[in-house]
Amino acid sequence: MSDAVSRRALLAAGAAAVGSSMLSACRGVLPPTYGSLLGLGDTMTFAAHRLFLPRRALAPEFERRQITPFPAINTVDPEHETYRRYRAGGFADWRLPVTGLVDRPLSLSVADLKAFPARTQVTQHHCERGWTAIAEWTGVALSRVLEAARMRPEARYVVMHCYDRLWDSYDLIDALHPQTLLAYGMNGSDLPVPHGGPVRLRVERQLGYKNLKFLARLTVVDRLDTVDNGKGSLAAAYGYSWYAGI
Ligand SMILES: Nc1nc2c(c(=O)[nH]1)N[C@H]1C(S)=C(S)[C@@H](COP(=O)(O)O)O[C@H]1N2
Ligand SMILES: [Mo]
Repeated sequence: MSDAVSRRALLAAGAAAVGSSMLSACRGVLPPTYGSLLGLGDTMTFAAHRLFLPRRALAPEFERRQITPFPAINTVDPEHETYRRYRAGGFADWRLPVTGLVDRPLSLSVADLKAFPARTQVTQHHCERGWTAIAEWTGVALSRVLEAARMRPEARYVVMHCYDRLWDSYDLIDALHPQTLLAYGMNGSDLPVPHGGPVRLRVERQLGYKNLKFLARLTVVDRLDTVDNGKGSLAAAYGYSWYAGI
């Protein structure tokens, strides 16, 4: 029995050592929630994904015939005055400012985004509330836009704000991932307003709530603790993980 106890103690010590060495190996890539116990799950998932998953591993893609009904949830039509005005004009005046740690700040219309090489992908959305749905998304890879803006070497995160006041942020592994899109098309049509038109984010390796709709502006930063609530997103202030990797 004492053998079993000491074996258990040894296993526990081993697990703790693996845990702490994993965490120390991850210093510098910790998510902004790392400082609290509540952020522990977030930290472990983030660390494990960043350490063990290939950076450019693709989320599964599907056939067009597998497209399913896609419920538009939460905000379906932001009340923001500027957004309303853009919407009334068919989004001809909508612009997406790209600023912060870039040498060439941009202000992009939908037509400007469509002038970049396009990518189309059929992917499965995973809402944190349990439902999933498959849709076809067309847009420009965020990496192309960041390249056009000449992102500076000190850049570490991209912060995005929406017209319904939701905001979030992404590290460069997700921002530069080939399936991370500024999407202006869905299932072969312009992106419908309830789904975030004119332009939403697709970040295929994270849960639903990280896929921001109604994009208003993008800012490149080197740290998140000085941005707004310091937690990297509005959702994080309500207890959601900043990193929602799947
Ligand atoms: N701006 C904004 N983006 C958002 C949301 C929102 O309420 N506002 N909801 C999120 C959640 S929780 C999900 S599951 C998806 C839903 O996308 P859909 O409305 O196109 O189905 O959008 C995400 N992006
Ligand atoms: Mo969601």
